[in-house]
Order: sequence, then structure tokens, then C-alpha cells
Amino acid sequence: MLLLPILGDQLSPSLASLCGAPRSGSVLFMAEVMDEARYVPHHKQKLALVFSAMRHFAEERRAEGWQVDYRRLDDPNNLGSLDSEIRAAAARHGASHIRMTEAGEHRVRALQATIEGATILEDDRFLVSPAAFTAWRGLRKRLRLEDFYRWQRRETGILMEGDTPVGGQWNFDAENRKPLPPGLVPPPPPRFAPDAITREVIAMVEARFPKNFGTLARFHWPVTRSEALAALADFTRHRLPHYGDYQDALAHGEETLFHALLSPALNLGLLTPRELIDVALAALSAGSAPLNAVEGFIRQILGWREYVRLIYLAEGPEYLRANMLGATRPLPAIYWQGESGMACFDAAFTQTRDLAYAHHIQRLMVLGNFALLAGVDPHALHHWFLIVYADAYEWVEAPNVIGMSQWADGGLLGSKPYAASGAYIARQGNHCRHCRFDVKAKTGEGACPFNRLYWDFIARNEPHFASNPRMGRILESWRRFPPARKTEVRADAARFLATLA
Ligand code: FAD
Ligand code: DLZ
Repeated sequence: MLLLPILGDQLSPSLASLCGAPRSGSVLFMAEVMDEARYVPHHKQKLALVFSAMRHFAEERRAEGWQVDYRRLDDPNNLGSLDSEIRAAAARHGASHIRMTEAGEHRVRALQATIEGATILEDDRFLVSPAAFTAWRGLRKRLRLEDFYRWQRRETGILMEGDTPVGGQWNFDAENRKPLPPGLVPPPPPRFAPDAITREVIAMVEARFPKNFGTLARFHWPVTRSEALAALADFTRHRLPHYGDYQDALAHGEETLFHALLSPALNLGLLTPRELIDVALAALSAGSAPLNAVEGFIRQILGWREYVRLIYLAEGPEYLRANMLGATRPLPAIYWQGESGMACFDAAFTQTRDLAYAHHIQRLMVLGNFALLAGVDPHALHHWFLIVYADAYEWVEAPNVIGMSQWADGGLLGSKPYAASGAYIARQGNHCRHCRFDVKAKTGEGACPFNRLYWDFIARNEPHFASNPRMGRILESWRRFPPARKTEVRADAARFLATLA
């Protein structure tokens, strides 16, 4: 008897450990366990999504003829942890062998390593293997997404004509920074009505995790592969054509813009990254989406998603403790309660609470940027980001927060901190017109808090940025401030920071 344990984010019929396994003579084993539900107090929608998708996956495999042993969270005999459940299942079924696919997170990999005699296979649902990355990284002095991405474009031939990028350019970033024009209304993403399985899970989550962050009333995530494929088709048809143009936009009253909302399904394994790339390429060939949109989208999948995972795996668990700028402020209460008065922040907060989703620019340039400027402890922010999003798994969340957003790794992942004043937020959209703070004012109570904090952040971290060529111009500007203005700016930032609970 072969035991095949499947983790909650390994919901892919093509999973390495399932491939080639005999249907008769194998038991597929899945367990909902408190240790995974509680290692951080996940958003209620994340819990409902993972458990519902797990239950649907088990039902589908049963229908295909697999023998499935599924342990529910509310089973009175539930042992509470993955490793103890796997050991008990092996004994119950008299398994002669256990075969698993490697977990995404260091924490769960360590658990897998304790299971005696189990075979652990590499997770091949990604496009680049850790071994290929290590060889490529070699003795390179610097790691940069752009180098990694070009390497992968060449390796895979995606968007290539021979050795030249399609369209003559590797990226179309310069075209992809438009604010949403008045009158253009982004088509809403599809909403998947909860079926009986999902409704049962939602009731369980409400009953057992009543104090967790977030609301469940607007739970509309795809929970099966067929729903995920429908979500992908809807994105390709209705939003991909404008994805590039408005990739960096912020718009008041628009929660999702032209984004894909596919990360929860993708990270669970309901879709594969190659499928996303292939539909985008097909849209380009069919002339239904322009090159700047297709390239912009593919860069996120083939570039960023792969790159952050490989850095997470290569750098090990210590990466999570990186704190290059020595930031120590506890996470401000506005991250749990909203009501900051900043229109951009409160919009991102509200949809995080109600959808377990915020788009990239909200995560990076609003929620992340505010914490960076305020000097929030990057580990505390990492903990928050791991809790609040439906797509949050440490392998993708941590490098985005610690590296990209907080520059806590000192520039390993990104060449310069994503720090910006209110001018950036005003340029990318119309939140500032709905805000009680004045984005044009630099200091004083009514001034935009991003402005009040920006120069203080630069001044505070001057020694860290001194040798960074990409920060040279900003440091020069700060150095040219008259001394009295410097004192005023820093005192004003201190006054604002003192108001943060
Ligand atoms: P789209 O904008 O439509 O992008 C398409 C796809 O590209 C996404 O589904 C995602 O799979 C991939 N992608 C885009 N950007 C990134 C990126 N920087 N890293 C990895 N994949 C990317 N993504 C997660 O999946 N889980 C997280 O926990 C997570 N935390 C983040 C925290 C911070 C501070 C930041 C700045 C980014 C984070 N991201 C995370 C990356 C990105 O914001 C989300 O993948 C994206 O917002 C998901 O929404 P979407 O599917 O609509 O994305
Ligand atoms: C995220 C999650 C949750 C909430 N619950 C479970 C669970 O009960 N059982 C399970 O197998 N997986 C769960 N997961 C996903 C795991 O945490 C996931 O496999 C790791 O994050 C990847 O290393």
C-alpha cells in the first residue's frame, strides 16, 4: 500500500507524487489540521478557501476512482498536526511506503523531513528549478529580476524571435504606468457563488475562528479547477487587454481594476503558471490583447513569481529575520482597524478585510510604503501580510514583504527601496481627491502623512543609502535642504509618528 499525502496547497492533479502512482494500491491522504490553521491567525476567507478547495479536490479524485482518506478539522479524532496525521494514516492503511511532494514553506519542509522513510519529490509545478537557479546565480555579484527574467525568456523562448524579444523590447514598463482615465470602467471579476461544500466550510470557519481577521460575506473565490479555469478565461477576455496600461494604477472605488485575481487559485495549485502564460500568448496571437499587456502579465508569472520563490528557498529561514534598516516600530493599529483618514490606505484596508485581496500597487506603494516610511519592524509587517491575503504563503509573501517592500534584505531582491511620498499616489490615481489630507502640503497636521514621513525616512537611513547609486539623487536633494527646514521636517515626522498607536 502506497500512502500519498497531499497538502492543502498541492491541489494539482499533475502533482509530482501523484504522477505514475497506481490507483489501486494507493491511498491519497489529506488532513485539515489546527497546526496549519493556526500557525498564523489567517483571514477567514483564506481558511474557507483552503478547506473548501481541499474538500472539492478530494471529491474530484474520489470520482476519478482514487481511494481517498480525508480527515476533517471537526473530526473528534483529528490529531492536530500534519506529521502526526500522516504517521497515523500510514499505520491505519498498513502503508509500506509514503510518497510526498515537497512543501512550499520551510516550516512544513522541516515537518516532512521527520516522516521516517518517506520519499519527498521536488515540486515541479514551477517553471524554474532551484538547481537551475543556483547554477545560473553562480558567482554573479548581483541578483536582479531583469537579468533573471531575460535569462528565462531566452531559456523558454517565450515572447522571443530567435535571440530577440518580440516587439524589440524586453519590457514595456514605461507604457504600463497610466492612471485610470475618467469613463473607463474596469469589468468586475467573476463571482463564484459558494456551493454546499463551501457553505459548510464557511459555517465551520465562522464557528471555530470567530475572532480571526476579515469578513466572509463576500467570499467569491474559485474553489475548483474548473472554476479557476473559468476565472482565467474571464480575465483573458475582459481584463488582460488593459492589464499593461493600468497595471500600476490606483483608483478610488475600484477594488480590482484590470488585475487577474488568479493568485489564490494559482498558489493552491488549481492552475499552473504555464497555463496562465499560454492563454496570454494565445490572446496575443489572436490579436485580442496587445503586447504591452501580455508581456507585463508574463513578467509577473515567469519573472517575479518564480524569482521570489527561488530567493526564498535559497536564502533559508533566516531571511525572514532580515532587518537591514533596523526598523523596530510595532505594527500600527490602522493595519487592523483602518480609519487612518488616508483615502488610499483606508480603501486598501477595507478591501483587504472584505475580500482578502488588494492589488499589487496597494500592497507595495500604499500598505508597504507606509510601513517602510514609518519604520515598522519588517517581521511584524511580514506577519500581517501572511495573515490577511487569500494568496498568502510564506514562499511568495515573505520575499515580497521583507525584500521588495521593506528592503530589509539590504537590496538582495530589489535595487532600491520602494519609498514614495504622496506625489506618487496622486500621480497614479484619484484617491487624494477623496482624502482629508492635503497631498500638496509637506508638513503640518493637514499634510499627507506620506509627505510628512518621506524625508524623515531618507534622513534616518542616509548611511544605508550612501553607497547606493540609485539613491544618490534623492540623498543629494535631502542634503540641499536648508538646516532649519531639515529640523522642521524631522520634528514634524516625529509629531506624526507619535500619533500612531
Ligand atoms: P496580477 O497583478 O493580476 O498579476 C498576475 C499574477 O502574477 C498574480 O496572480 C501572481 O501570481 C503573479 N505576481 C504578480 N506580482 C507578483 C510578485 N511580486 N510576486 C509573486 N507573484 C506575482 N503574491 C502572492 O501570491 N501571495 C502573497 O502573499 C503576496 N504578498 C505580497 C506582499 C507585498 C508587500 C507585495 C508588494 C506583493 C505581494 N504579492 C503576493 C505579489 C502580488 O501583489 C500578488 O501576487 C498580486 O497582487 C495578486 O493579485 P492578482 O492575481 O490580481 O495579480
Ligand atoms: C494554509 C493551510 C491551512 C490553513 N490549512 C491546511 C490544512 O489544514 N492542511 C493542509 O494540508 N494544508 C493546509 N494549509 C496549507 C499548508 O499550510 C501549506 O501546505 C503550506 O503553507 C506549504 O508549505
